[in-house]
Amino acid sequence: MNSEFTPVISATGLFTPEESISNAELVESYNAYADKYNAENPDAEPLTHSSVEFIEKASGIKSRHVVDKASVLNADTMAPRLRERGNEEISIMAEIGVKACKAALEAANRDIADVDAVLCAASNMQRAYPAMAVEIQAELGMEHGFAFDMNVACSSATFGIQTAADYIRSGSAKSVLVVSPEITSGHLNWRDRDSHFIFGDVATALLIEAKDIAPTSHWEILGTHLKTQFSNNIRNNFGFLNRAHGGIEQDSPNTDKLFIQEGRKVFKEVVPMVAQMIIDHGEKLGLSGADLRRLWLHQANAGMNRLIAQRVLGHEASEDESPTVLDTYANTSSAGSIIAFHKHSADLAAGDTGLICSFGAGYSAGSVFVRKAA
Ligand code: CO8
Repeated sequence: MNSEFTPVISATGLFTPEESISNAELVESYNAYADKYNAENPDAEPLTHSSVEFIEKASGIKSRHVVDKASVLNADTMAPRLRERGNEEISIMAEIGVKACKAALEAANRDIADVDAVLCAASNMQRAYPAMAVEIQAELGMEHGFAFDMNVACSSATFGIQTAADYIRSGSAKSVLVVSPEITSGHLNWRDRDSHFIFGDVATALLIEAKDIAPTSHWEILGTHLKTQFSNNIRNNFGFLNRAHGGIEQDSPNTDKLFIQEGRKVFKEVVPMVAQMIIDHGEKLGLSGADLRRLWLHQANAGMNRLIAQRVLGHEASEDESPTVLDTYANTSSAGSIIAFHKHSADLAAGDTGLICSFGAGYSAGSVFVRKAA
């Protein structure tokens, strides 16, 4: 294909919140809440303690970064408490998104004047409007082009990559930022023992460009594939019509206006669906597991990644073949596979082929095969 219309990843950027919560700190806080709840509700079904051993064994997660550690751990709040910012101030999600974008622009040595579009691809939006993407566009000093928000839960970033790649393929843009600010701590029910350990906060950015303007060191996008299949097993019923339905029960221990899931069912259904999607997409591109130097998989559960990588590669993957970041980041929704790619791609050689893959709520899944150019 003409290099004018060939999409590549020119650079990535990452913003990691400074504060981090270990499993021990998290479990201590949850258990204090459970003890308090049990003492105050002697007639209710007692809440059972959480455990560090379970969390690590079931998920592979050891710690997670968050934007407000103190309020998440405080047994009386157990949620981030962020000052509501005025309309003249940048919103927190745009702020962390801008940090990731600036890191990506700097890595590519790209002037913002040469960027045509900003896609904010994330699983939760700061507000209904104006779009975070437009706020990020303004904060970056971009006086031209366009920006919009898109939400496909955990697969938002890979759906964003395909959208940006299609703009390059069609010639409607030459340079597109795909930014994923994920403050998942805001929609995680820290009082739910089954899921209180799952998520963390972060922001990532990808600069997707036409090969003819890309820096020498870049990753060619060989092919993108997206898939959705309706499932009730991961839900978040928070939305603007909650008010019309009669209230938002943010503080109830099992509210469905926060993240809820049937984790076992998700595990069982998503592993074969995603492994097959990768194999089928690879076949269409003439690629098999043996051709893949590295997999940058969605970071939700270490066991899921072990099984998917094994089916795709045909053997148990080493940490080098399928690197983990969820041990210190937990599940950061759409950002997970991008963090893995950002942190674990510089050592690969020109000609090496790899796969970025996301999967999650919807269900939704996306695969992006890439090859290092230089
Ligand atoms: N401590 C101790 N024990 C526990 C705990 C705990 N915290 N939680 C559960 N247990 C117990 C259970 O009570 C159960 O006990 P028993 O056997 O006596 O009934 C036992 O442990 C086993 O429980 P589970 O069957 O639930 O445990 P699993 O082994 O299945 O592990 C996992 C649970 C880790 C959740 C696992 O099922 C998993 O990871 N599944 C995949 C989940 C996944 O990939 N989800 C993706 C969703 S993310 C997404 O799409 C993004 C959406 C947007 C996010 C933004 C908002 C936050």
